[in-house]
Formats: sequence, C-alpha cells, structure tokens
Amino acid sequence: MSASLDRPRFDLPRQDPVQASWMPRRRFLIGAGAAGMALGTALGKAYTQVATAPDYSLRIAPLRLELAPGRVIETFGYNGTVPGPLLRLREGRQVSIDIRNDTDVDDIIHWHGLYVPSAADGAMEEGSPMVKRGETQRYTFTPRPIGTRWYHSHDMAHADLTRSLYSGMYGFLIVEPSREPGGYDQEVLLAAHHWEGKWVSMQDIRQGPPPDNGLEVMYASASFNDRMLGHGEPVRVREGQRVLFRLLNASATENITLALPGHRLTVIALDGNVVPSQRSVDTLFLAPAERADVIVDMNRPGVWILGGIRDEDRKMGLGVVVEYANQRGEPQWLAPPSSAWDYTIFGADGRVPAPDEHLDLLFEKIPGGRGGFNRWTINGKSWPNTNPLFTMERGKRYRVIMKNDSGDNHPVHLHRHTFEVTKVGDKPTARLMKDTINMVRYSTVEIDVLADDPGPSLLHCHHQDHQDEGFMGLVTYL
Ligand SMILES: [Cu+2]
Repeated sequence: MSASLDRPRFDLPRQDPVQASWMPRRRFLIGAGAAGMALGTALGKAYTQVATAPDYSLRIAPLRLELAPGRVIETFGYNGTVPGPLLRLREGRQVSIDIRNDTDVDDIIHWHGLYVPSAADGAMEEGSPMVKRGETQRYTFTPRPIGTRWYHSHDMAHADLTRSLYSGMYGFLIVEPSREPGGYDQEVLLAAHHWEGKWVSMQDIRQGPPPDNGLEVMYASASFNDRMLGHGEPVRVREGQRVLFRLLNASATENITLALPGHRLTVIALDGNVVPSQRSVDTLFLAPAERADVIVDMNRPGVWILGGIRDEDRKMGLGVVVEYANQRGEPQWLAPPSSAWDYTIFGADGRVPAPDEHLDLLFEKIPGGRGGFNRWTINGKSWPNTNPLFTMERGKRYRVIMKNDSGDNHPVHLHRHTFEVTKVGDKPTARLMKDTINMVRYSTVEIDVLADDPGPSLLHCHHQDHQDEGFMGLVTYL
C-alpha cells in the first residue's frame, strides 16, 4: 500500500469514531427475559442491561506480509495490515476498543503516550488484563493528550523474534483536538520497522564489540509501513505543497536517522508534543518508540528517496520514494550535509521550576558473553527486583537524573506521563515534552516528572531485548 494519505488506509475521513468503527454499531439487550423483569420488579423499576458494540475492534492474528514481490514475512498484526488501522480519536471523548486475540499466546496492547488509567494502559505490570488467546478483552479510556501517539504489543518476547515489537503489532493513534489546526496540504504517515531479525554474536561478525558482549539482533529487511524502499506506491506531492509527515520508529531495537535530499525537515512536534522551538534540520533521528511531526516545503521538484542515511539501511528497504507531479526518473539520493542530533535545539531557553525532589537512576549492563543474553540493571537490580523503582506523591515535581553507564543506546520510556527534558549531557533545556528519550552511550539525561496521574507506571528501555532482560521498573504513587 501507499505511504501517502491519498490512499485509502491512511485517508480515513476525519469523522466521528462511531461512524469510523470497523464493526457495525449495534445495541442489544441482555437479561430482559423473565428473570430480568423479576429482578427489575424487586428493585421497584424496570431493569435492563444495555451492552454496546465497541467503537473500534482490533484483531490480533497471524499475517503474511509481502514487503516486496516474493519477499514474504510471516508475522502477527492487527486487522490484517501493517501498521494496524489508524485510530484517529477525539480528545476527551471516551472510546471502547475490543481486542480479539486469535493467536496461540496471550498478548496485550499498550496505548503509548496517552494518559490512561493503569488498568487500561495495556501493561500487565501495571495491572492491565492480558488478552487471553482465543478471547476478547474490552479496553475503555478517554484519549488525551492531543498528538501523534501509537499503540503496540506490550508482551515480552525474550528469545522469540516473532513476538511483540519484533512483529507487525503496532499502529498509529492520533488524538485530535476538537478544532483542526490546519497549516498543511497533505498528511503522510510513515512507520519504520525492521524485519527478519536473528540473534548474533557481534564479535563473530566484525572487530570491535567487547569479547564478553552477549547476543544482539540483526535484521535482513526494513520498511516504511508495509513495503521496502522501491516496492510501494510513492508519496505523491506537488510543488508548493506543505506536507506534514508523521514519522514513527516502530522498530524493536534499531535507531534510525532519516533524510529527504534537497529538503529541510521542520520539526513541529516530538513524541506528538509541540516543541517550543521549531527547527529545520537536514536529518531526523528517531530511537525506537519516538515520533516526530515534521513539515516539509515541497520546493525541489524531482523524484527523491526519503530514507535512512546509511546506505545499508536503504539497501535493507528503509525508505520511500517521494515523487513530484510530472516528474519521472530514478529516485535520487544525496548524502545529507550533517547528521548530528541534539534534542535541546527544540527546547526553550529559560529556567524550569525547582523540583521538589531529586531521584537518581543508573543503567548498567551485565554482559551475557558470546552466545548468551545481556542483562540490564537499574540501580543495580533487574526487573522484577527493581520494584518499586521510586514512589511519588501527587502534585510534586521530581527531577530524575538518569545515567547510562553502558556502551549501548537506551530510549527510556515512562508510561502514562509526559516528562519535561531539562538537561541532555551538559546542555540545559526547558519545555521540551516527551514520553521517550534516547540516552546515547555513557551519557546523562535529566527529566522532570510532574506526579499528576496516580497509579503504577512503567519506566523501561524501549529496546525490546533490553526491556525483556531486566531494564524495567514500576513508578508508584504514595
Ligand atoms: Cu536499552
């Protein structure tokens, strides 16, 4: 399918979610028979229980995904597509979503970046129910805050590279304000993913990794949405258009850096949250789970590749062709001028409020050795021994000082909250709101968390293998 909103799947009319439902919306009565009436009489009034069809239905099932002609992946997905159906929800309007699990293992869906009660957040560690195999579980919540969110499996995968985020179980979830912001001519949603993972001992492949390092995942293919570069419909644009790209890194473990040659990308939101300083960049970095909303002024007619800046990434399929109207020829790639990434340029100058308390988190690796799995610790402990990671009091502001004392990247994600990035390395910043922040190797990041959403909340690395191997903890409320 196409990456462009000109195509049906991502061009759902902006309508009431009730009409957009994948199931016909019905009402039916339960218990209106004799027993129901008798009970009603006993209570002194008529008694009926009304059950409704959900606003949306997601079905988890095996899926054959054709990334390119003859290149078929056996995976799992939602409603038979990768990504799953776009959920465009209205801020503040409650929705019910039925999740049907037609696979042979229990699974669960997390609503990433939303403020959802722990019981509906889609993390079993917080108390959300698993969707048992062969069964249906209804999740009901009120979507907020506005912005580019997403949903994905929050199951453990461990050694199984067909499960959870190694699979096609992810989709966009956009929470829309009640008024349209406008300001662009076309909207394009692109979710990046890596496929066909294998566990490898890196020291068998190249020089450099420490000899005691454990297994890492290497992938054979990648895609934007459901197609490898060059094998899907191009994104079709016209000169003079302002195009909004909503970009998501749905990869289980891989960072990506993207560019569109000849064009600058103006970042207007990170993780769905409007940034205080819009900046135009040549390259966009996204760690797993991160999103960026970027505006591109289409002022360089041609046929271009929007894709990963590393040649091997594009060779694997990480990219999509961007084609101007009335332009023909081979898609062009030019190496971008620079690829440095600095979160703080999107923040504001100025002070952040003084926190009520400071908390320290230290992330370390226990190397697994050749052929073994690396383990991860937070303050010396691995999940579930990390619990509780820390306990917050409602209304207080916590400065969490995170130190990555390992040679790996870690995109750290906090559920059910948006945090303010206050320092990256030695660079202070303010009002940069995120739910996931990448920590490069041997680095520090400081975030402020306002304790405004009581209930257990997971904090974990969004690399599936790190999360599965101990890099996770529960933040609790008093
Ligand atoms: Cu990690």
